[in-house]
Amino acid sequence: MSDKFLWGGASASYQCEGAWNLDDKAESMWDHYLHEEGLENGDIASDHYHRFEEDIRMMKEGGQNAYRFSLSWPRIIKNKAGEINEKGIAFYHRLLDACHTYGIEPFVTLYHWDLPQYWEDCGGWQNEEVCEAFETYARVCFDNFHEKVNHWVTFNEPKWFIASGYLIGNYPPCRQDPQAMIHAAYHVMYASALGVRAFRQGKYPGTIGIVHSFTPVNGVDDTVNTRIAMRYADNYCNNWILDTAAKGEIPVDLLSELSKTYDLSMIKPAQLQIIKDYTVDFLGLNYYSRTLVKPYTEGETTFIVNNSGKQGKGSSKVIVKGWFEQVMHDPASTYTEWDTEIYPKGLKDGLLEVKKKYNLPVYITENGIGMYEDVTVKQVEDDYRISFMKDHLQAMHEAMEAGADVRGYFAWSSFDLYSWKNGCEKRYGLVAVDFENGLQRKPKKSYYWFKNMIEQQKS
Ligand code: BGP
Repeated sequence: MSDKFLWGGASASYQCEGAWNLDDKAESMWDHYLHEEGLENGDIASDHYHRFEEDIRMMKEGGQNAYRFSLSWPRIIKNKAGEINEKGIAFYHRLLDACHTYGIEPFVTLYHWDLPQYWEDCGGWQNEEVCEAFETYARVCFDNFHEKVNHWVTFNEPKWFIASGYLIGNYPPCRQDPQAMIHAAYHVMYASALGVRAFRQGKYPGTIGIVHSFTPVNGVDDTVNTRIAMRYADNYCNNWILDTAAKGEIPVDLLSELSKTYDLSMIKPAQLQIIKDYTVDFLGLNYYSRTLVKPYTEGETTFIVNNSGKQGKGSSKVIVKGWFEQVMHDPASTYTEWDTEIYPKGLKDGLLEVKKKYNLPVYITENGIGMYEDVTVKQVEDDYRISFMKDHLQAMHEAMEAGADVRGYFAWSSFDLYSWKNGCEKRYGLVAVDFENGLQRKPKKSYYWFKNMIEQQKS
């Protein structure tokens, strides 16, 4: 394993920073939505805003050499006019300086879902103006932080936040409107290309990529109908992000299928040229599970996800009418309380598929397991997390031996944080955060296991 291989954990601004209205930060769409609905929110979260130094020191002490985190757009840009918040810039300088002090390589995402509410009020990702605003914001970040950052990411998981926001309706802006989803999805991919263009035009050092919620598609059998369903599912789950960002091409069969039902007039030739010209240097893959599909049989398009944390109770269901149905339960597999299948083999298969299709360097930018945990004990004995990571790292190593160009692995998450609609109960961290008792940090058993594992890779 090369010395340059990045080993670390990941977080996201809204999920960990807290300080939601401090130091002139503007409101994000998540602040707005969760406050309006009176739901558990990230107002304080892990209070990383005040405790980042301790968190980064613990990464160093845990043998890690990298940290993936995101910048908060509403902390950096105050309003639609693009006024820069110098206090926000200063905060990220402090955070980046702490990374460098402790020898931790920062891996920086520009957008991890916290759109400024002032842009959501103007139509959010439905509005082409937001793409240009993203480009401006990206340039502000490159200009201010280029001396301290070598790895940039435009967007975290377009598929997940767009499908959740515009189809499933469980994330802001809580729509269930396929036409709006298509519109927003296209704009995000265009905005990503604009971010890459700003990066190339400014000749900033380092590399830039995109992070995808990667879910390799498997079929229940090898019949023609299942293979057709798999292609539909792959277009829905993966190809519209990966093909577009890596090859500069939106899948043609996806576009022709969508054009039968939906208005695609927002797609403009000049924008397609920008998408074609400004592809990414690397792919970040967040791997949690695969997608198992069968041919569509009946029923309306349905998306139900389990945010309940009670296995089977959320009765997760995904049907895309005329395209495919997702098989939610494979008796041969085990599942978490949130109905996520544990399937390490998908990581190996997926890495090899990505190698074949895109031939770009890859980072595993998230991988982990969400569990209920009692963090009042002396040490959380999270053997299930250790075994989850072990199996996935084994899959990663096997893929690398077979030729996959993997350059880093980030556990989700560095420390416990706010898990969107699942609240703080669903914990992923290598370090426990006691949200009820002064936000005290305590390494879990997995933190020490991860440290030893990294050590062994070096020898
Ligand atoms: C990814 C996101 C993260 C994180 C993780 C776990 O989709 O990039 O932000 O939350 O998944 O998901 P959840 O917190 O919903 O369990």
